[in-house]
Amino acid sequence: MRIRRLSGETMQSKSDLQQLAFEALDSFQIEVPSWGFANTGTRFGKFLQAGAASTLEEKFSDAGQVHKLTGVTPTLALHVLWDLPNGTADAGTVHDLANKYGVAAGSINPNLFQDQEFKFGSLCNPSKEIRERAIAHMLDSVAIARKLGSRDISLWLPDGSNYPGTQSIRRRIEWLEEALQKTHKKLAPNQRLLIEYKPFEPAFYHTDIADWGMASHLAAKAGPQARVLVDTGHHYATQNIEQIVAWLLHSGMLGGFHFNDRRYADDDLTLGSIDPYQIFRIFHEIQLSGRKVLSQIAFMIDQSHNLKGKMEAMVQTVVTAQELWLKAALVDRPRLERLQDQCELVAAEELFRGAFWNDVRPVLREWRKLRGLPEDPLAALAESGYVQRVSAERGGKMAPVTSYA
Ligand SMILES: [Mn+2]
Repeated sequence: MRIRRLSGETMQSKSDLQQLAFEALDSFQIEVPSWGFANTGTRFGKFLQAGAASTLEEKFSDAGQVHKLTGVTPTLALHVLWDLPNGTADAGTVHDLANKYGVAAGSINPNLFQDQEFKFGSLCNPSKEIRERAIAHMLDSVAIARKLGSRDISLWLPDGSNYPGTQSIRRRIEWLEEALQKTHKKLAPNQRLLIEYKPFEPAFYHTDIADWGMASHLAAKAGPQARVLVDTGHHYATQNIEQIVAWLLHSGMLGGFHFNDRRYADDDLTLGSIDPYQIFRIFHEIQLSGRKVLSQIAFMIDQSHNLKGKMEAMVQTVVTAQELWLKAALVDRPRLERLQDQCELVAAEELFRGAFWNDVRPVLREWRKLRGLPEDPLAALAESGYVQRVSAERGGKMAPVTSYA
């Protein structure tokens, strides 16, 4: 492997770099979402795929296949309403499917955005009765997670309002603080409550958790096991996400990520498809924090592809994430720090950019070979005939369409 260095610097030996690279790859895992395998659409229309998963078993099967090909997706995020309609009673089925397909249940995602009664809000609804039903759903989600041995309950709250003056922003903050405190009280000692934020959509005037500051405040109020979840698609177009990540790391509030890419809004595009350098910069901030912090950060994919093949898109996402993670791992951090201290701006930037431009794909292939994995997971997926097989099996059924933020 060749690492670009400015002249005059000592090159690290090839074997040192390879060891560094393999350690970085061994430390990286990412969770796939059950909804990423199901049919989804836009608010204008749905284009169904014959191979899309409609049952929980099909979602586990797809996730198992992605894990088999990549070796780094051992868990599947589950959505309470879609995947566990009977609540804790479904835990036995999930256990069986996890064993059958070699993928464990991952984060548990409450659903507060589909029920008709949540039209004017769930945890922030002006009706106490509706707020209590929303809280009950949160507590059910904690119970499900506990039964499945899942560490994280991952909340995305759709609440907000569309017009100025139509809701009390401050009373809703109080209701939200209360609801999250009640949820936090039910967490087992090893469980966490992850709080996601989003500046707009589905509400277009104000959303009740609009940014990382609000999410961070709510997490601190909820209790010591609450953290912030950063969805890379949930920011305004010019926001510096790696700076937000740096602040959350600094304050010990970073709980995890929903990775995807975007061009305009919350587009749910493939990670790194529009701005791979941004993901590299985020990964760099995380790697500056060391191994101990890494175990406390949940890497999850939150994408639903309605044009690309779902399996292909998921494998492509995982592979891209690995490539960018590895590039960030190969930043010579001690040297970068020296250059930063000396205000050697161009040299620092070139070192940073140089790591991004490394072609790490040959190292990844070597790592996969050593780990008994296919060297090219996307090619292996095509060769396996998996998509054709499940498309033929599932094509007759009209899978239900879901949407997710
Ligand atoms: Mn998300």
